[in-house]
Amino acid sequence: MMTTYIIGHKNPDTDSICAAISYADLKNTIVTTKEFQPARSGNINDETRFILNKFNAKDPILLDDATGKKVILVDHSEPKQRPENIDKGEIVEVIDHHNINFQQATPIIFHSEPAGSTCTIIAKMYFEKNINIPKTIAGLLLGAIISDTVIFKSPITTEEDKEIANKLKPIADINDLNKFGIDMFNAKSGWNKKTAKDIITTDYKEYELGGKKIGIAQVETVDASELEPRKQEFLKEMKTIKDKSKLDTIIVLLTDIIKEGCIAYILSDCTDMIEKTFEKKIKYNEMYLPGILSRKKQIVPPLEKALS
Ligand SMILES: [Mn+2]
Repeated sequence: MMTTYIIGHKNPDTDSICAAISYADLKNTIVTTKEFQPARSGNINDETRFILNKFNAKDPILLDDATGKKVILVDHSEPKQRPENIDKGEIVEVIDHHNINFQQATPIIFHSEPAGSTCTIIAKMYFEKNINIPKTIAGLLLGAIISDTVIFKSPITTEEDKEIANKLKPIADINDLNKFGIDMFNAKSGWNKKTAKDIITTDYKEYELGGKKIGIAQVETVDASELEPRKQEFLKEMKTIKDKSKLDTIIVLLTDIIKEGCIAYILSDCTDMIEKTFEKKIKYNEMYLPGILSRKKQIVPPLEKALS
């Protein structure tokens, strides 16, 4: 039996890692041949490490070359975020909650829902199919929902995310979701011990929007002002990435989950378009965006609209 790898996006976040592990568990429960292997396209970040340790889960294996492999994509479909050499492998299924950027000559299962996290969709499958959720898996699913929805504060949050999270709570043996969330985000803080490059690349995604190449990093903090003294270091690193990846624009979002807004550092060849899109002036490569917590819902769609 040929192994099918289940894998999230490059620079994996908690949702990508937990979706890969839990969907492999679900598939291996349904399909008795147990041919499904959770995988990852990069290093595990501190927040995800906290979740994996808390619920005693094993790391997905590192898959850095998809040549000749059968693959299920979770938590992305965007070509730039897929594993290396996926064009020499085969995508057999997609489960995602992002923008759809997908084209393939053969039909596949493509499961897209506007949920707050991929793990919401996967948890729903367990409940719909009446399959027992092991405690470890319930913990991973819950962690990913709380992470992607920023403890339900992000505008991507749906009623279903909250319902599913409440059903997972007793199975994962978690009493207080808010405390669980803050502990998780605190595990990720300590940014100041890291280099600007490490901070930017922790949650960095590239997009092709209307023919423009745009890189956007999201840095979630419990206090964004902590990183502000390091602005020049960020801009220097952003310039390096922009040149190397031949980007039209690079944006680093320092998201403050307590103040519920973000400081955006911007290097762009199309500043007019950016200023028009967010109705703000860029001053010294910076703008403040109050109320913005979601790259997916509040940054990418307006840029895509402006560039189409
Ligand atoms: Mn996600």
